[in-house]
Amino acid sequence: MMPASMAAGSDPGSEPDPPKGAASADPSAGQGAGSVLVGVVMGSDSDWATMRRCSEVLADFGVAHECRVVSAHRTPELLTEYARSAESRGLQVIVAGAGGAAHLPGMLASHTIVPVIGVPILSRALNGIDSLLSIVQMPSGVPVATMAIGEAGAANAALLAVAMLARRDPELAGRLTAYRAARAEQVRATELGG
Ligand code: RP5
Repeated sequence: MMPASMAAGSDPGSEPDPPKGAASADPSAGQGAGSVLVGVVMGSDSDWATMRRCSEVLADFGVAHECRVVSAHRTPELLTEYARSAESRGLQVIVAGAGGAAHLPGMLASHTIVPVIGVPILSRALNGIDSLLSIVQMPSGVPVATMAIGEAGAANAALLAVAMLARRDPELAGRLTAYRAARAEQVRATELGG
């Protein structure tokens, strides 16, 4: 069992535990300097069902990451602290999942120059359209790279983070190239029944 505030990714086969809430999300807790490359944050533990896909993909690639609940409206001070300490803690990318009036990714981006990738959570009221528009429509000057709604977006956020990290990590680049090749081979090998 791995506490939510600890890094994941050193054991690609390990299954991360769900985030337990903002109280466990002390940005200074549990990390050696420079060990965690990707911060995976979400507005609520209800987002974990989606965001665990991001964590799983990062773990598959062996990328050291952390998973935490940081709410823009419930814990605004924690959000500020997390974003402002991201660069000095060595984070290279932040992936932020949020639903509804999803201001978490944009607010994180406003406090740091570490790239932020937003994942719109599939909301019940508006099927994630509210989340998507809240994240994607950042005014010029503070960008958030916005993924698809839901699990596809969570997986792609991890793959985009891997691609960004791979620019300076040839071994990771090789793994990403192999992943793409394997997916292509799957498609080529597909035989339709009937
Ligand atoms: C947002 O509100 C979260 O990102 C979540 O998607 C949504 C609902 O949160 P809960 O009411 O389930 O905690 O902050």
